Amino acid sequence: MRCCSGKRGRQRWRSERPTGDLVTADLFADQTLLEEEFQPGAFLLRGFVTSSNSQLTAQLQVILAEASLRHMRTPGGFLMSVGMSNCGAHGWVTDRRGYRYDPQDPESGRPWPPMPAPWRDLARGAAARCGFAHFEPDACLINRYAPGARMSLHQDKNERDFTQPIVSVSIGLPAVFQFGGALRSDKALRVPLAHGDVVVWGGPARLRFHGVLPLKDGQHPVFGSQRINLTFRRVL
Ligand code: MD3
Ligand code: FE
Repeated sequence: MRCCSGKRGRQRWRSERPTGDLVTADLFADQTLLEEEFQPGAFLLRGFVTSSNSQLTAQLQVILAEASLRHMRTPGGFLMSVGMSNCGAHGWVTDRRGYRYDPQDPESGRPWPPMPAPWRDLARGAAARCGFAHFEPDACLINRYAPGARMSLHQDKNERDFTQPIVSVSIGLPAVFQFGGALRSDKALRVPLAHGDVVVWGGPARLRFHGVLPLKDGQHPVFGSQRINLTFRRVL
């Protein structure tokens, strides 16, 4: 993807789909891909997901049957409102001992389910599109928001190499994402994220505070009353 040179990231452009091997199925056939670098290093790819809803549902079902969604406890002792699971070599976990990545699901003692190849390819393709070549995610956090669930402002810094981007994929109900600054107290920009949107966060955006406002009630025609976010990271 071309970088919008300066000008506070307002330029937008439509583009062809990046490769011919992606299949437009029952999901986004009517949606034009719209790309925007809305802040330095933060790229929004609207409608970038091209797997069908049935493929996504089946892949999620396989993973969540093996490693079910759970509400983890923060080091401060609060239960998170977001239900979480993981796939890939490393899974993000939190409990009274702190935030960290674990190669095993603490609930089962088994490794996390493998990351589906189409998910890895999607994340890699989105990163490449935004100038991050050779992104090889080794972790995918699955966040499930029911109405009212939220994620307060935080930084993602349990990863080793901050030159690697993070790729996030939104599924189901829309949400309002908060994109803050280098300090928690910095004013946050509100970015609405809808089903099929992919965001790539790298470079100067990588360590910015971010969060998700409480999910508004609603019904997505396929995913029902929930939002699922897939967050792809390179941990080691
Ligand atoms: C911006 N999840 O799990 S992913 C998280 O929608 C998390 O579930 C959110 O933040 C969600 O840690 C948003 C988007 C995201 C991830 C990492 C970032 C945005 C980011 C790192 C820097 C800046
Ligand atoms: Fe985060």
